[in-house]
Amino acid sequence: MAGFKFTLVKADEYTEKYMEDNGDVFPTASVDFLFEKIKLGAKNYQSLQDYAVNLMKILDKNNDGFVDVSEFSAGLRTLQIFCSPHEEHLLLRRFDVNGDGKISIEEFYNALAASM
Ligand SMILES: [Ca+2]
Ligand SMILES: [Ca+2]
Repeated sequence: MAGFKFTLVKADEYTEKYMEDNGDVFPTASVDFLFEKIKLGAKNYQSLQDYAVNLMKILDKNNDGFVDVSEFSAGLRTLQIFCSPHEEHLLLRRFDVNGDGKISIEEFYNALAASM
């Protein structure tokens, strides 16, 4: 069982490395992949709303109700999601529906809910 788990982790790392190395070739695919990783975290919560609230708690360091670019970038690493600045930017834009460069809790929730 332990061996099986190890294999999966290795494969995942390989996929991430591949996506990273080929980010310019497959930007959309790699952002989809990162988005899926964020979505996976919702499994540990009772509802998507709970998850969105928790994401904000983790990411919104200065408690202004928005996650800006630097908070997002630092927060992804906290969530063990590693990506290039280019991918971070694409990922942020995916959540940032109104284009103000920051993510609100509604934007988090709506983006996650829309993809379910
Ligand atoms: Ca903030
Ligand atoms: Ca926004």
